[in-house]
Amino acid sequence: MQIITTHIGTDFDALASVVACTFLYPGAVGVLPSMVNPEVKQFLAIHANILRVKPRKGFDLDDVTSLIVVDANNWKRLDKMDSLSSNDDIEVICWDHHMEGVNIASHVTFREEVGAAVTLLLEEMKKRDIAITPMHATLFLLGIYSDTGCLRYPSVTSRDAAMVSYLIENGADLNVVSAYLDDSMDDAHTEVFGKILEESEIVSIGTIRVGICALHIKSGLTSLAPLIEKYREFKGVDAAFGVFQADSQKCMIIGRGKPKLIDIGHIMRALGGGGHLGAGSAIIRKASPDEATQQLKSLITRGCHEKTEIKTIMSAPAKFIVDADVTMAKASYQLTDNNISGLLVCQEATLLGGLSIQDCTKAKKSGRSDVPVKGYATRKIPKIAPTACCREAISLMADAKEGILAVVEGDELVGVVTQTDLLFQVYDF
Ligand SMILES: [Mn+2]
Repeated sequence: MQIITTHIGTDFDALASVVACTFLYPGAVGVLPSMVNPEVKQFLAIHANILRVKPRKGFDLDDVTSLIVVDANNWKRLDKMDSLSSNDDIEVICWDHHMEGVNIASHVTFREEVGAAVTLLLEEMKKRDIAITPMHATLFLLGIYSDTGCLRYPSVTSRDAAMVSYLIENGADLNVVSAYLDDSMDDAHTEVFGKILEESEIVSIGTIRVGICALHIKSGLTSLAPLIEKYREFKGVDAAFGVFQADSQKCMIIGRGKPKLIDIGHIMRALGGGGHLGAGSAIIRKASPDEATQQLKSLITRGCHEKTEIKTIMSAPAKFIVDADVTMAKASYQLTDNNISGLLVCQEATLLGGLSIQDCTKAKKSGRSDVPVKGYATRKIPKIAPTACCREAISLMADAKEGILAVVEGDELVGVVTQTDLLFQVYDF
């Protein structure tokens, strides 16, 4: 017998992926973990019978010869499948979008970095021309939307968006989708959100701002991740972490952040959990919220990966330097020839200041194009150290009318940073 399963704490992407697999592998049975997310539970309350899925509880694994794992890559994330992991005769097939933390050795693997796992399965269904009912299209759309924040998360690829379009074409019901993705808060969550706002602290690690809160919560309260995401947006911090303790001796840690600044998944894996660049969670056993918070903080400090130092991206100063005795007219040619907006004025090796294209225009208008540039050089050229990071450079650049920063080590000019240098850091060209 062939079965399909997914991770515990089953979300819509996981459920949608299991159901999509029942189309791709006729005869295979979906086996759902006992612990599914509350929204998924609500969905299953009226849809379970028309989906080819069974609960893990009471399901006998004895006849299983082939296992398809979707939206998961680690045995620990599955619901009691250990007996299969140690059996070499069982064929294992994986469909997943988690690139890190793999410990399931599969015979056939479809693992690609897309926003939702179900996107991979939908592409295959589309290729094979498998018909989709509007009800199934609705579930698949819930899968993509819930894993991508309705196509807002940076993990989204154009492939996810193409499948959204395909599902809408196939009759996905957007009203039903909205009803299940409704993120309004009930009283219990409103109370926790209030506490998060009140009790959180914002720490600066380098130039990165991180919000952290440690809270005791009522046991049984789930769906805390959206609160952390809301808190992050609300406070405008780069990353947010919640450390929640219910009754027992364990802490649930949830993190959300901007993927270019902090690798949340990396931090959570170090804590024994999992996740992506921008989102993840972990459970720390035998720790008080304070201990867990300390552990988390030291990992965040190491995990902030804005390591790009100015010296690795700066330009050599040559074409941006003008000698103090050169005339304004000549400096103006140098600017237009190189298509740049500013120059560093130097007297031999000493940096005197900066000269902008506006200075040249001013000189020309007042008939002073033949005066030396030192008469126009502004002393306040912004300077930055070679070991500084790009974010510091970006904030300095906002006030640099020359459009360049002088990179100095002590008194020595070692390079310049242009707006283009910084653009390349902000975008992944
Ligand atoms: Mn997923």
